[in-house]
Amino acid sequence: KQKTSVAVPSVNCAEMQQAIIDRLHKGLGTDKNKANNKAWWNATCQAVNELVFEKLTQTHQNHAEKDTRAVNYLSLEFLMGRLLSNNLQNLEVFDVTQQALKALGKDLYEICDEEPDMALGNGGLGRLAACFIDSLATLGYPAIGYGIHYEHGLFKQEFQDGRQIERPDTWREYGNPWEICRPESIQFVPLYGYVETVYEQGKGSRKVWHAGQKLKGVPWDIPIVGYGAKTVNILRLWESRSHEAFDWDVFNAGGYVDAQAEKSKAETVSKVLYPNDSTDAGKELRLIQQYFFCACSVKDILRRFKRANKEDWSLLPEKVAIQLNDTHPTIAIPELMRILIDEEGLEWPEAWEICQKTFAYTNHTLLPEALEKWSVALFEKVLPRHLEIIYEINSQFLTKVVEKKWPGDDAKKSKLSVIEESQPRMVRMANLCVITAYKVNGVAAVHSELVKTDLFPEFHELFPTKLVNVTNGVTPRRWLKACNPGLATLLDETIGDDWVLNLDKLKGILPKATDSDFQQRFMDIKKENKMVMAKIIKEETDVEVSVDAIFDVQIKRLHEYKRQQLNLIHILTLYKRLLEDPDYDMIPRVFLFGAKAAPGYHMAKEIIFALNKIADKVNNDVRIKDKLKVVFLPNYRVSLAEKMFPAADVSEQISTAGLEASGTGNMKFSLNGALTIGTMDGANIEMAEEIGAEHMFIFGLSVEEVKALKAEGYNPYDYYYNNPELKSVLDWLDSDFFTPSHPGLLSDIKRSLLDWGDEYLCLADYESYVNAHQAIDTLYRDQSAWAEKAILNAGAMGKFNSDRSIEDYATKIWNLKKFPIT
Ligand code: 26Y
Repeated sequence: KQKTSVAVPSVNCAEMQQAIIDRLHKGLGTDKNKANNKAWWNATCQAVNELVFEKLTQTHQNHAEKDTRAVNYLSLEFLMGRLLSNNLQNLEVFDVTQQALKALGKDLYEICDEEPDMALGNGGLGRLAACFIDSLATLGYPAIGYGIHYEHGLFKQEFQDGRQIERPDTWREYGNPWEICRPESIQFVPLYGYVETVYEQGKGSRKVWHAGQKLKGVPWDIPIVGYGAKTVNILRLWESRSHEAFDWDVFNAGGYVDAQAEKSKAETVSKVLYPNDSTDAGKELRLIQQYFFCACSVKDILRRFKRANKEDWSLLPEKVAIQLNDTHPTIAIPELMRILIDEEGLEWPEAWEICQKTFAYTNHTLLPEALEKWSVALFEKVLPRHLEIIYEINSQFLTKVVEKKWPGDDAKKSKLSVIEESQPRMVRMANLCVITAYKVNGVAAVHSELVKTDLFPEFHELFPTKLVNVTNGVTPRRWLKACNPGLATLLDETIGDDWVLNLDKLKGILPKATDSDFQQRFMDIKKENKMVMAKIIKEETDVEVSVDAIFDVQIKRLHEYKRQQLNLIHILTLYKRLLEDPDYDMIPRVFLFGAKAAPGYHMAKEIIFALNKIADKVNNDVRIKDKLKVVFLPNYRVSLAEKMFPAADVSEQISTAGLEASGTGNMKFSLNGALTIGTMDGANIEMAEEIGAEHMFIFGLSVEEVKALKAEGYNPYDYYYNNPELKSVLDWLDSDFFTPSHPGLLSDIKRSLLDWGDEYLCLADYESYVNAHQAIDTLYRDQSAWAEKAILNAGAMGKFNSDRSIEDYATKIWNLKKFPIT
């Protein structure tokens, strides 16, 4: 076995035992006889912190001393999941800790399971931010993640009679051992009020914003341990509190109760993560959340800059890069303008130049309903000064840039304007981003092309070098080494253990794809992982599944464009075939789902309900002899995902072509040896380039074909009447078969696919999807051929590593240098 490890464990087993026992005693006031697993978990985290904090301070001192250029990653979401096992891995003390706990009569995996997920994000975009900060620290880049310290992360999902019920997530109810409060770095954030123009003799005028309210932002730092633990960066999350000085005025006026109400109003700002991940609701509280954390973060960045560079503002773009994770933190742009002009006294042109050199923006979606817009009236009320600044940016852009390029073209101006002249008038955040940012990136090659050609074609003409691509990636530490120890060990033994830091090394297993011993070991590991999953399925849903069945998995947010409903009608197709012919020859299949629906998204909730009702029927139908099982696992989250990816045989990546910006689950599946059934969409396309499309199950219309079909006029009824099998499964949804004595409960799904136009072209892709599934069945019958493809898939995933994504950002966008910690 080659050992190419990056650092020796900084503690031995005896020391780790002692540290944990110490923390039980001195940190938690208990002992090993009284402690429950939660206390053991807490003590272990504290023991780990003793290793982390030292390196955190060291990193911080190094960065501060050298005043290094750093990237500031602004995101409303960081979907971190659990940190204990990840930190143990990255510190390379996992094995030592496992031994230490074993000697104390405890199982590390059980202890890790005590940790509540840190679910401060909805899905792809939030998880990407988490992978990126892992990679930034691992690669030794100076970086800070900035976000919100939500009291409640993404809701917990329960099912009642098959319907989704949302419950609050209470991840921090009993404290969080990973975070450090930094009261010395609090910030104050103004809101509401009015703007006064003050005229000063000989100096012209300046603007003064008299805020009507002030919030206090309290930072909580989470150390981000890079693999090998040389660099420890931080994730800084802001919690909102009331500003005492403000409360005291009310209090002194005799309003004790009012003061308390004011306090709880201030605290609502960081109370809860908005659970929408595609439909912008335009809510006032959400705008305040965005401004609150951007204002805190920008002030924090400027405080650090000023300490090192006095007031030489022209140096700001050299020292600071600010990456906007989608448009959600766009308000940071007018905020930086406001501070530079109103507070630091810079002239407009200089401030604007600094802003344009500082911000870059990542676009994660083409869906029109996800593009953020705020009503001008709301802006005027909450952020009056920012609205003025936005107007000025817009007016200069329209007159100096657009007018020059397209003289007299009002249609162009109204399309590119930050202000949409609708009723009511709206502020378009994406336009503000594209106008300001020095780089705008999409998240997969096809997506970035569509950003240029379909979303922002005029901006692309105006700024031909601004729009670029950075294909997403995932961290191999969490999504292979930690979640699939069996496969990780096989890799260590086969190609050495440095694949963790250099995922291209995975290529080394490609020659083994046809080696029957290697195939056997690869498939044995898969089976082990399926057994773990089967146990979870039994515990969670009381459904028994066989590990000899194909585990066919779709896990992602529930959205019509992701087409869980297409998967559903395929399941009905198989079910119907089995009922019509009990001897219908198919390899047993277990269809696994995990997905949360936005609480206000009716159709998404209907699809969950339908899948649960179908599951009830299918799983209890003795006629089909266990050839089909359907399981919808409740409360899909990072920690559950870590068990599902390694156990999957088939990965469902079936979005309508052109609509999934990238996808990142697709990469995690393939990395763990699942085969993909997917459309030519998002990163699936680049995966097909790396793996070879012949080793995947590609089906359906391409982006171009989707466009052409829509242009000629798509009619789902054409497919319905031309395919009797499709017609019969859709008609089935109108019956009471799945909802006994309640016919029609599932009819909305049929209606959406027929009467409401099937916006996502499920029926157009149905036949090709069913055929691709047939090919899966055929291949699985030849276990050696299947294993070969699974190995070829995993071996080809080198590119889809978030370290590579970060290197791309560092060179193409941030101009960022690594900084070795001494
Ligand atoms: C405006 C608000 C409602 C909103 C909130 C969250 C809008 C969008 C989102 C989240 C979007 C998101 O998660 N997008 C996903 O980003 C991933 C990382 O780039 C992509 O892989 C994935 O295709 C894309 O859907």
